[in-house]
Amino acid sequence: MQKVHIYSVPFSSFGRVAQLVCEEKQIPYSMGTTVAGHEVPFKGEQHLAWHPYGKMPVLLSGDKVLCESSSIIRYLDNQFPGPKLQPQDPWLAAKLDERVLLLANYINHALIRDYMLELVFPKGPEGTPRLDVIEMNKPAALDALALVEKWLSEEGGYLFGSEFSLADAMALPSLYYATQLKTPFALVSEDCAVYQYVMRMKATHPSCAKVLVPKQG
Ligand SMILES: N[C@@H](CCC(=O)N[C@@H](CS)C(=O)NCC(=O)O)C(=O)O
Repeated sequence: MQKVHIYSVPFSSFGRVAQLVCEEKQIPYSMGTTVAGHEVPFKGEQHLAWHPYGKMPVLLSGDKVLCESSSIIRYLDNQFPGPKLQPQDPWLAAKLDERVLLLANYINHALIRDYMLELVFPKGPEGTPRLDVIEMNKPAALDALALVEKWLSEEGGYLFGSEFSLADAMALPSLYYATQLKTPFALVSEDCAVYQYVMRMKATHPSCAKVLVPKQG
C-alpha cells in the first residue's frame, strides 16, 4: 500500500485527526514538516501553495495534495482498505459529515482555539495566560462539551452510531486535550461522560492509545 505523508506537527489536534484515521485503518504514513528530505517551513511558499490559509494538516499522497482535515479523513476512508469509518447509506453519511463539520468548525474552536491555546501559548504579561480571555471563553467550551455529552448519550458508545467513525476521529484529539487540563482551568471531571469516553477509546482502540498522548515537540 502506498505510504501517505501528513504535513503537520505532532501536537496539532487536526493533524492528530488525520493520524488517528491512518492508525485505525492501518494506512502506512509518516508525519512531520520534513517532506522528501526537505524542511517545508510553516506558512512558507510551499505550504501556502498547498493550503491557501497556511493551516495544518495537509495530506500528501503520491502526486495528490489535499488540505482540510474533514476532506482528508473522508478521502482516507474512501481510498484505503481497512475498517469503514462512514456509513454506506447516503443520508447517514451526510448526517455523519454534518457531525464531523460541527466538531471541526465549532467544537474544536471553542475548546482548542478559544480556550486551550490561551493556556499553551499565553499572550498575557510576561507570558502568562490572559485570565479574562479564559473566563470569557470558558462557557462556550463547557457548552461544546455538553453537546458532545448529549451526542454520546444518544449514540451507542461512540459519537455517531455504534462503531468508531470519522466523528470519533475528529473529536478525540481535542477532547483528549480537554481531559488533560488541570485546576483551575479544568473543563471535565473524571466522572463525566466525555472523560470516560476518551479513556474507553484509549483502552479499547490501539489507534487512540498511540495518538492520544501528551503534547510532544
Ligand atoms: N479547518 C482546518 C483547521 C486546521 C487548523 O486550524 N490547524 C491548526 C493546527 S491544529 C493550524 O494550522 N494553526 C495555525 C494557524 O492557524 O496559523 C482543518 O480542519 O484542517
